[in-house]
Amino acid sequence: MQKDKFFRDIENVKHPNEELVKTHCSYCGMQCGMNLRVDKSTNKIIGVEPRYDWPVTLGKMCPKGVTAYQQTNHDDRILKPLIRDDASLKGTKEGFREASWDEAYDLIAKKFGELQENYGKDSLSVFSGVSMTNEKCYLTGKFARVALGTRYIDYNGRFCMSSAAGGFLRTFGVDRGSTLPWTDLHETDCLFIAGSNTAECHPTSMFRIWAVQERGGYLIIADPRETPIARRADVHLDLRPGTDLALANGILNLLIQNGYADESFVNQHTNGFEETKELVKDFTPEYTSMITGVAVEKIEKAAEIYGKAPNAIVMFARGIEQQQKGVDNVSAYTNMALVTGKIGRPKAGVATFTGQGNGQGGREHGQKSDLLPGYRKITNPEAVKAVSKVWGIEPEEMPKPGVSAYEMFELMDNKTIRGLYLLCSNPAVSAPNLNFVRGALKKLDFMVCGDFFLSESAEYADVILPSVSWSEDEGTVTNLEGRIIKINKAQEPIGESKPDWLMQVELAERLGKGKNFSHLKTAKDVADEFRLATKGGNADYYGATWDKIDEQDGVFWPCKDKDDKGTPHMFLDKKFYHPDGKAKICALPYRPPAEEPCEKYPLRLTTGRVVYHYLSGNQTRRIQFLNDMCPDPYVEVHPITAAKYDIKHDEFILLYTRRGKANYKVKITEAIREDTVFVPYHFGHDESINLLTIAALDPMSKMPEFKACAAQIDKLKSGSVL
Ligand SMILES: Nc1nc2c(c(=O)[nH]1)N[C@H]1C(S)=C(S)[C@@H](COP(=O)(O)OP(=O)(O)OC[C@H]3O[C@@H](n4cnc5c(=O)[nH]c(N)nc54)[C@H](O)[C@@H]3O)O[C@H]1N2
Ligand SMILES: Nc1nc2c(c(=O)[nH]1)N[C@H]1C(S)=C(S)[C@@H](COP(=O)(O)OP(=O)(O)OC[C@H]3O[C@@H](n4cnc5c(=O)[nH]c(N)nc54)[C@H](O)[C@@H]3O)O[C@H]1N2
Ligand code: SF4
Ligand SMILES: [Mo]
Repeated sequence: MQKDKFFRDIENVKHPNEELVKTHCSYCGMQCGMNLRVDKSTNKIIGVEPRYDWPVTLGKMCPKGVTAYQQTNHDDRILKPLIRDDASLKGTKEGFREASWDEAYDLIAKKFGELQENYGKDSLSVFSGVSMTNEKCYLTGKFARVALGTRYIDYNGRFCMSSAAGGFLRTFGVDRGSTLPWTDLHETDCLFIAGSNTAECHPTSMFRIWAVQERGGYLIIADPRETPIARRADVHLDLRPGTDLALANGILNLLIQNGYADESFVNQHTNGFEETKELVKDFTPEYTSMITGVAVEKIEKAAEIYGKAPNAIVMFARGIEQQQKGVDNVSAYTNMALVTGKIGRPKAGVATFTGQGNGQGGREHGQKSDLLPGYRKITNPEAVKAVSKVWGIEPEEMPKPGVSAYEMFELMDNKTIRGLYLLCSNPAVSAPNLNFVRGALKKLDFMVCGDFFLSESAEYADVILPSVSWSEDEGTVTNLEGRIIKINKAQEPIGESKPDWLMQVELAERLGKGKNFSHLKTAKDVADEFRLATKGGNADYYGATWDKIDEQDGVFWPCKDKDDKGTPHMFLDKKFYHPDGKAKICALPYRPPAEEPCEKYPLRLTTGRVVYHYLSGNQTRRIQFLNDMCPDPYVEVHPITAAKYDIKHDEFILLYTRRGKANYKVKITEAIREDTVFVPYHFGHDESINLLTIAALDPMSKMPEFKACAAQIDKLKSGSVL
């Protein structure tokens, strides 16, 4: 693809007082290439410029990326450990005092020790996130199992990538979010994208997506809303939220009926075809249309375009995954690629838009309740043996599997879990059914929170540990392609903040586990141990050294040893990771969302993102430009629905579900279905839409159904805002 001239000129501008540090954005899975500009006289970060030579994003960045550097020296940074002595102030910002690291560590070691003595090892828990490097994610898993010795660790990827992971594991036997590199996208003939607001959430993919249409290829979008990408689609499948399984089955049926199945591929490389063919027969275009609300002609056109395309890529994101049948949705859309044989070669395949910066790597190396590094099951004795050896423990000492993220809050509520070490996540905004979750956090006997900005969740903590931002440490992350890349340090940590891995090493020493941690003196030491711990797993990073990452513009896993260059394309040999080498085509009966609209709650509520904010908003709400662009949440309502409720644009209304209520400003737009309303979830306290969402969990992935529940609107009498 043509390099962008504008960015080439920028690259040539040299400022004599500046050093440029090559790195990647702190936010989403695109991991756009950037240079941080460092003032040599102060050694402080003063700005950013895009890296046009980064092959994935070629100099493109979004509004969050160009302002990300403003986090580093932000006035709100926490500079010293904070302790709260008065537990009655929990749930507020009040009552914290500054403390030394020694005092904070001593208090944590004492309180954690007491809880474990009184209530057992498993009375403690760790809840983490994947805005951290692979090395930090890895060490967090080891810290939970070795330093705390608890089974209860899980992470925010349960709310993000776990359904994609479950679907891929079932279908392919391996979970790498993309079967091919992003540099293939613009060369395919058809992109079928379901439940992704790509232009706002992975904006720097868009130049490749538009290029498909510019080359005469096709774009099919399945989304209840007319998002920016849906507006220019060749077919917009504007389905009711929560009905993807019917849509995918309906399209698969047409692909089979109209002769687009690749019989030789199906016979040689898959299982499950006949059963699936039988099941989807019922999903005639008319029946599919009845369930999904999508016009018959659109369903037919989508199947024809995908079927005829020589190469096609099926892509999806949280729109289909954050459902109580998210895993089934992933497998059902993946069926399209397997039945037509459009996989296992360049320019054809399946990809999910991985969400967080390290959403891929962070789910592979032991932060999930049942996984050990290298994507190995904690229930597999061989894996336990291998990892125990690296960790310096006996296999019998390895804790058993724990429970998923939301289920940990249930255990906090019933006092099975009494202590929490939360880091890199803000569940008091981002978890579903928040009245319950916030209540559970309040019940904890002792809570520690690692963050660099005081989050809504930190308000429940007894001790806050100041971590560094991404620009003050080094390590690797794995982007949405499965490409391991390097984050570089541009500035020394400000104040007394420390990288999370260092806090864990120092805390482990206080907890009497120095022998398993004290040898880790630098991020590189953690990296070397981490690579070794993944050796032999499906997600084998052993050969992905920092030098190789630099030389090759990243390394795609698996990468087994020194001479292995990595694996940009998966399944080129048509070998899938199940023991018989075949992929699984899945027969999946339709089931409706956990909560269907009814007389009292006649609307469907769906939730998601806007381009200006990131996740719980704890980072982006502090960046002035982003906050100016989107200062408040709102509810999108169709004009016909607005007329029915007699509500006007910009008017405050009450939105409520069986679980909670909140006031939102109305944004009237024809871009949403009449039966659906949408609210972005980046806002805290009374503005959190998660006060209303439902914690119906997918049985396999334990993903909550953020994307569909039943809701109602009340017009407010003047002056009656909550
Ligand atoms: N600006 C921005 N970018 C981000 C993030 C951010 O917070 N802000 N977060 C990052 C992370 S962690 C993630 S996980 C990704 C998320 O990226 P996306 O999944 O693209 O974002 P969402 O807005 O959650 O949802 C995507 C779309 O799903 C649609 N949708 C809702 N219900 C359904 C349904 O039932 N079926 C279908 N087919 N579609 C449905 C919504 O209308 C929405 O347009 O973005 C990443 N990038
Ligand atoms: N209603 C609704 N809810 C959702 C979703 C939705 O679509 N709808 N999407 C879900 C999804 S996909 C996701 S990914 C989750 C995300 O939800 P969260 O896990 O809450 O994500 P963040 O807001 O990124 O929280 C990260 C926190 O850690 C801090 N942080 C960042 N980097 C570091 C670090 O290196 N170390 C430490 N110690 N702290 C750090 C940040 O300041 C921030 O406070 O939300 C989920 N919740
Ligand atoms: S697209 Fe994602 S990685 Fe790129 S600049 Fe924006 S937030 Fe950062
Ligand atoms: Mo996410």
